[in-house]
Amino acid sequence: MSETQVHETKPEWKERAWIDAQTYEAWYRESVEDPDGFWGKHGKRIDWFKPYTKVKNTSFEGNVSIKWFEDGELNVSYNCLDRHLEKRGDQVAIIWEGDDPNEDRKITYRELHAEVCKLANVLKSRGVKKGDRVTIYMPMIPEAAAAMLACTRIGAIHSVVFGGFSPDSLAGRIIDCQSDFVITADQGLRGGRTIPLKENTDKAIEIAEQSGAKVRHVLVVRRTGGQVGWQDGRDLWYHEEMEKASAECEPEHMNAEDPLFILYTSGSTGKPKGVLHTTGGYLVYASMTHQYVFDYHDGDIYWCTADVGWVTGHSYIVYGPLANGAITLMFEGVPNYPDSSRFWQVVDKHQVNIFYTAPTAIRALMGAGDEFVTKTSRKSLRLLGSVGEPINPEAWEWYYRVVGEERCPIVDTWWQTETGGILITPLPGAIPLKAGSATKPFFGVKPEIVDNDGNPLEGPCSGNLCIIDSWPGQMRTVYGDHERFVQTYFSTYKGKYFTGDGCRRDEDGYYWITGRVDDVLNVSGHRMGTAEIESALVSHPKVSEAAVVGYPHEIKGQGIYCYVTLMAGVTPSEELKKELVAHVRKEIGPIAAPDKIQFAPGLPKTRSGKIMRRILRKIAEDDYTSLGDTSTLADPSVVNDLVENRQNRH
Ligand code: 6R9
Repeated sequence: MSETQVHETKPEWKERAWIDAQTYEAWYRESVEDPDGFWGKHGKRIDWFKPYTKVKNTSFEGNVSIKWFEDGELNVSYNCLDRHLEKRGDQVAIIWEGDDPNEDRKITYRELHAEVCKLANVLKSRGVKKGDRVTIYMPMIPEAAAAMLACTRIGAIHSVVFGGFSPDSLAGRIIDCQSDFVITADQGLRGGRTIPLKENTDKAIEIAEQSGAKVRHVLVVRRTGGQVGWQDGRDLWYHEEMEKASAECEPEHMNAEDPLFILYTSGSTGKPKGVLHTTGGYLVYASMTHQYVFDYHDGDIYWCTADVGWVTGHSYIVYGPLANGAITLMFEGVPNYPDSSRFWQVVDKHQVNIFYTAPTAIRALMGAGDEFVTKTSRKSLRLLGSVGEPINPEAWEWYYRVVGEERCPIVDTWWQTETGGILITPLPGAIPLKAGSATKPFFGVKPEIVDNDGNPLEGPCSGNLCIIDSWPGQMRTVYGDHERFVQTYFSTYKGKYFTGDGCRRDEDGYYWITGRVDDVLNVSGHRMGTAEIESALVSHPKVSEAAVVGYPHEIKGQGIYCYVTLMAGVTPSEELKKELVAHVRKEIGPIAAPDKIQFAPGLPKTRSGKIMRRILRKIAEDDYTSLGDTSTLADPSVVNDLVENRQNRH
């Protein structure tokens, strides 16, 4: 017996779905028993210039080596554009909805193809070659997708940096992958406010060049027409360059294992890691999951609300949908601008059938009140999706009842930047739903829950989530640091990919992700390392030490709680707290702004100097009853001080 209500698969979901329960069972079995046979067949869903003869060649042992379809050759932009031209050249590829509700655009496959070819020629004419790293720092406009695809056309490796990141964060990423070409816009526009992307880029380049980096060109899309600084010779206007470019560009023949993109993501220690994805396996996996998880059929209008700066935007706004010839909606704005009806107004305006968003948005909209939803029609909606963090059953039920009117299945999709695509998820015609559970593994995915010593657990259990065999969309390495890749993902539990997530499996074999078990925060679905925020804090001249933990936050899922020890002689004040918040925003970006700061004369440390975050987490949660064993602390009295300070604040 399970404690939650099961939402059985409705006949109408089953009827139109690609995959029913029997097919799921049969395909899943084949996929794990005979991965070569299974993926050998499904790899053909995309077009290959040179067919592969080998399928899977992977090992999680020793130096860890992951290769899929290794002798095949293909091009991603060819698969996302050229191969659709005959059948659907005049079909819309991207529906763009601006921040301003009166602004939108529709771009057909033929138009997008021409744009991408021209841009690819611009990049070539400015010296970008196969294997070069191109940084994309863009707002949510179609040119961002075109920029990604143009890189893939000529075999350049893109590194998309979220437009909300600060100049410092952008600089770090430019330096790490030695990128000498940046594509950006004059300004971004979100929720009625402008974001100074070009200005940030200028600052970032200045910082990067102090570390010896050299950026040759900055290609700038004119989005708002706002004033920008200009460096002749280096800076180029997108529209001017495009005018001169030819719309014919042969796609580069890429090996399946040639790098496709780098995407930086936070881990528990050190600087963000450059997650590297390669060409063939990634595209097979992104397109296949997009089709079956969202049950995408020809002509469906599909909207994923993520930003292209995150992996969800890569796999499920751009690559998965376009490889499938889908109509993908790209939204520049935010859920509550001009008001909290915006998502549903966009759904009605463009007759969206499939809608994919994050729990943090669902919770915020739930808090705004049902009338913002119920005053819209939403009749076009057929399927709802969730991604980015655990969705609490209350928000799930609200999404199901109020938004979807019990007509739409919800796919709660668990995956990571590292996994390239969805790993654990319901398939809408095959798997009965439980509110809050990501349910079952996708084809080819072998989850295992292990205890803290790495022993596999059987049946209903709770522990650490590992994946014990490779799937085609898996990251191949950390860019420039394979050792760190092996260390981060395959050393905690030898020979297994460790996800960093805690997980429970119930009596029906359903998986329930319980959140990160490492020092990674998930704030509004954005991943951040506590170490990154701590290092931003200690870079302030008045701070001597800092420890950052997450605490439960109603809307954001997790909030950022900072314990800060000040330099001797510095007086704590509310003003200083504000200054520190502003400092972290500047160093990392607004998404990392601390929610709470507590000044702490001392931090709880073990005798070896390790901060005991377990204790700090409890105090941040206002839970003082189970602080556990504090006897191993160098100075146990620190804990009493912290608790007293915390309580005095209320
Ligand atoms: C795709 C993406 C990955 C982390 C992951 C986990 C959390 C994502 C989830 C989920 C519970 C879901 N996460 N989806 N937790 N249920 N459906 O978000 O990638 O930014 O790398 O974050 O997000 O903790 O480990 P990324």
